[in-house]
Amino acid sequence: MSIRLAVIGAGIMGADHARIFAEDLPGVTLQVACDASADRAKSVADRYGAADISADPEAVIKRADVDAVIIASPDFTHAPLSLACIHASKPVLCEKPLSQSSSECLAVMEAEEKAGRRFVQLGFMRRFDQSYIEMKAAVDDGSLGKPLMMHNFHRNVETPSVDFTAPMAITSSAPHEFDVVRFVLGTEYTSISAFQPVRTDAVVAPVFMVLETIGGQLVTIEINNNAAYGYDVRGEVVGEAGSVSMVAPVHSRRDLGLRQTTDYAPDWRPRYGEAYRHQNRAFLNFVRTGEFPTVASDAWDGYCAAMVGEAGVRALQEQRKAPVEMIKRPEFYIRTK
Ligand code: ISE
Repeated sequence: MSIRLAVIGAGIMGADHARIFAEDLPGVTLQVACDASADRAKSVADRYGAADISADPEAVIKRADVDAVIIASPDFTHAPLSLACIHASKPVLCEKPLSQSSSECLAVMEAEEKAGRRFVQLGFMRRFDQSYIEMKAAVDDGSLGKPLMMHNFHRNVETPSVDFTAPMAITSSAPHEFDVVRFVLGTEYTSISAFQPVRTDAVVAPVFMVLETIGGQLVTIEINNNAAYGYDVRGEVVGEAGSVSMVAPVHSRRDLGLRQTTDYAPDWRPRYGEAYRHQNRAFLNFVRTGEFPTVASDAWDGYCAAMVGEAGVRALQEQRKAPVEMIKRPEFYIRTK
């Protein structure tokens, strides 16, 4: 039986999820495209074959002809709509972040615990990216020796809107790194510091963070939302015996006029195309079997990212190292596989 999906939010990511399900993954019917803008919803519905459009996400989630939900609406809607999915007993692939507020994440966790199962798969797609998978394997098999540091660069061409602020670099962009570093190193953070250089213009300057982990490792994260030249993500794990660096996929190189050049994509979709496909395939399997995907992020991971983000904003605003004080991982969220 085909899985009947609703996509809530028909912006960049909603449209991309609809495309991936329609073009790359068999066994799915796009049932509804939902967006506050009827034009945007209609454009996604027309392009990817959704039977219906709507502007009412809560009603869409309750529909009997919808088996599972993709949430790609604005960040502040993620937690309330995830809660609505849990109450309707519908598995949901929710774009990151689950929330920028740790207490909202806790409310989602409580609802899942009460329901007795997980419904929310979080869209931290980098866990499905081959570079991070290989870094994690090198950490897990012990070949690097003790991992000492992980360096991360995350650069966008420009901010998505002019009112994007430095705290948003921490609560909206950096959660990718907060999450994937926990995944690769298999640890939690104890503190975060955050710094900013001064730009000559009015756009938001890079935010540079240094985090410490329980095992005494150092993690550096540069978020540069106005890097201008291209979408560029880099990473390196440095261990006592060696290091593993990410090599971003490049499909061709030009040698011309005494120069060697390769291209950057303008945004993250080409860089993480494979990861999104793997993530969305894992979600379909979750919907079919009820088995939560082994590597995917869940509501607990969303809570952890939000807690680090809150501490990061405090560290930046108060210009001092902030402790990351998380609750103990509830039994319910301890994974056996
Ligand atoms: C953007 O907000 C995202 O969500 C993407 O996943 C990320 O890769 C990109 O750099 C962010 O700006």
